[in-house]
Amino acid sequence: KEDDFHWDDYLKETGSISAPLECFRQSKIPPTNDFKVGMKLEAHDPRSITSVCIATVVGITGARLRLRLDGSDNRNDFWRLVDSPDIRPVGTCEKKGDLLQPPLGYQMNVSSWPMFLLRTLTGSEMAPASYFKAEPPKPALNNFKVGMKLEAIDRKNPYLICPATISNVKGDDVYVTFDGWSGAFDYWCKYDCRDIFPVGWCHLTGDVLQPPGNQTPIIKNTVKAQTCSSKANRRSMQTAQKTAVAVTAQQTRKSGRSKASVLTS
Ligand code: MLY
Repeated sequence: KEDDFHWDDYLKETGSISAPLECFRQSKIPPTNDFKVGMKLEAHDPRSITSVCIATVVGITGARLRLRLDGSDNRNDFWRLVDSPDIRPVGTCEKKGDLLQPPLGYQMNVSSWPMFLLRTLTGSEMAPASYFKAEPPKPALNNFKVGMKLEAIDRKNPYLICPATISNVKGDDVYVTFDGWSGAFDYWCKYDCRDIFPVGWCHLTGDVLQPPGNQTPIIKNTVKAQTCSSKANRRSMQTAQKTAVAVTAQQTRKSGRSKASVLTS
């Protein structure tokens, strides 16, 4: 398709550089997503972070899971990376001597919770411990610079990952703005936030990268500096991509199926 979005062209067109991999708290090669729809796990309730609940995988998208808390409604789905510390295998809570909690907005009477829990877990498929990946280490410093491009989760539409720009840097915080959109979706976050990814991330995970919006014109960056770091960055991205392609091919051969990249429900 003619209007397909390609980072290479877009970086040239905008005269910009992508933020180097080292800036992000993400693994250099995205973690493999082995989860299947229907599997259960333990997750922190996003609306009540001290609670650990049972969640069901209701969709797979790139290196992320679409999750729904058992006993909650279908309007509060949330997305987590397979290497998020917010998720873990069923049984982790019990091992620690903690109790699984009903989600905020549990639809039935609380007194029914123990029985509900028993029923929801009985005969269900639990995600194996090996599917949960370790969270990558936090980069020591905030290395983001204004103007660098990246891929970022639209927090108002968290299933979307979009082309974005670092538009401000203050201490450990960065301001993420969405290319082609007029500001309503922009946000401040920590440099080690898990919602931001290097250029090429979606391509590697098989996720869908949204094209830039068309509310604002493409901004041409006229600053000539940093062309060599741009080259170095492109090279490291290509290396990572080659490695990931090799890894994926290997896994496909082993398991006889291609990597999960389908968006369900
Ligand atoms: N249709 C919605 C979605 C906007 C998404 C913007 N993101 C990609 C930055 C709206 O226009 O509000």
